[in-house]
Amino acid sequence: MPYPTATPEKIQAFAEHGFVVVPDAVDTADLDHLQARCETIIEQKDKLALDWAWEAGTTVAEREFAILQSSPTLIWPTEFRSAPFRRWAVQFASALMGQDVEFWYDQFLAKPPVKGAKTFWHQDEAYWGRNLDDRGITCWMPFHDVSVENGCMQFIDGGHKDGMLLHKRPDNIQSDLLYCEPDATRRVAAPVRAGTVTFHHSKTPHMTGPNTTDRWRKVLTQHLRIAGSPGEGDHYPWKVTVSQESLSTEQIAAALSGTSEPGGA
Ligand SMILES: O=C(O)CCC(=O)C(=O)O
Repeated sequence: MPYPTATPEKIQAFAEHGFVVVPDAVDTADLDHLQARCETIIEQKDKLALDWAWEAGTTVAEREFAILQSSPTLIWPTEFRSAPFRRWAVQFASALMGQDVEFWYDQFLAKPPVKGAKTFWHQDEAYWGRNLDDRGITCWMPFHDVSVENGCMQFIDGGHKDGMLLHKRPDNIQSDLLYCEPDATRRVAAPVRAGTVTFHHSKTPHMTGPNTTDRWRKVLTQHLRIAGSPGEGDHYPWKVTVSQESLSTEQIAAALSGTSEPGGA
């Protein structure tokens, strides 16, 4: 049955390991509209997405979208607010964190066939700053079966208890992408089928490998925070903000004219 309740075992596993896998969590039929919107993002990626692995030395026009990064809820703000997968993720994450959490923002993260780049080891708090210290949790929801070969989640077991790790910027990347170097002997890969999701704590180091297959790897991350938390801020020294001249409100509105819902972005 989809949309399960968090059992005491799951809550305990999250506290101990910093992540959990929830099999058959989501009714995949509930993802149809989201997936259609995400296809639009891929088709109009120059206007509606960033390249999270934008290679150094290339112009905005030359981006490969080696990790396509966008936000369906930013573009279509009213469409997914009460989607079953959203309401369930908030409830389940609240149980895991032992406190009420609220939806913060989502990201469509897609890796193109063969060229899809690795998402380096990182902790989400490295991007968010100390404002979110132990206050964040992410629900990672693939649109199809995922394996190590196409970029399933990999976690550092218990890594949320190790404090913040030093993060750096990769030399060959000019986006805001960061990496850290956790103890990879504690790596746990989570290949899962469509409908299954993972949750991880905002201090859990995690990564996904390159997409070596001949099909896009597509997922939605839902970032949630303890209700009432501030937004990102009190940043670590490695944090940078990089403009790719896309995803401005004006460009989104122009790109969507004729396709956005009334009152949408
Ligand atoms: O899917 C990916 O490539 C990375 C996702 C991620 O880092 C996250 O959901 O926090």
